[in-house]
Amino acid sequence: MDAKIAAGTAYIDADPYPWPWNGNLRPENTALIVIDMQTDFCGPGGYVDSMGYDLSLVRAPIEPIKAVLAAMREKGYHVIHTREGHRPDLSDLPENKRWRSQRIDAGIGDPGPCGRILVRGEPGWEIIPELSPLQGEPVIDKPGKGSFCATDLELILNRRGIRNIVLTGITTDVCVHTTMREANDRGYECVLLEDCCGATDHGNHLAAIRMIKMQGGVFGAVSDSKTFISQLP
Ligand code: C5J
Repeated sequence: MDAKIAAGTAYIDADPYPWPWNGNLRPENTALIVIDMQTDFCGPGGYVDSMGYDLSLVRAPIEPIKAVLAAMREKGYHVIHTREGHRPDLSDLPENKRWRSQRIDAGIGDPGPCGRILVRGEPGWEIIPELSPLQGEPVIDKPGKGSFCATDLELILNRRGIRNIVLTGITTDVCVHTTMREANDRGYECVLLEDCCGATDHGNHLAAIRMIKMQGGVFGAVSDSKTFISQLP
């Protein structure tokens, strides 16, 4: 790394630039966001399983996320979790979202092996026990793919003075990417840890990673759990 790094700054090796852009990386201004690590997205009998996708792809990030969570908790960084899901009366479920899911026999709101699919309060909607939130860690309930749409995430980030966001979770190409794009447009400085994310299709995971790195880091930067943990101040 550059020998002329200013005193008091810290960077994580990332692609396409050392992250964060200004070296202002501290527990006070940086949050880990763990996106949608729910049974519906990575557990047997959940939504992704009902759609017939390979669960190993969406379960691969569990251990790397666990390691990053432990490191960031120990150093006092902010930790925030999200859950995708709908009200039991489905009043926040767009008709077309439901229709599309029903077409492929995984109807959101319909009964499944883990309760009603993607409905708040059902077993499938819960965050998996391996990555359970701790007391005091905000959990953002979102009806859509992005974590900023129809939620209080931005208010919580601003209230806490958070400027840097570390993105993990599933799926890379859908909820993680949408959240990264939303955060980037709001001026947050984002890094995605690639082994802490997974998609229902590995090609889509790789493509999503590649998209971030275009144009000098169009949505932020990409690193991995081992690099991140070893360099985290
Ligand atoms: C999807 C998500 N893939 N958490 N949700 O529908 O990425």
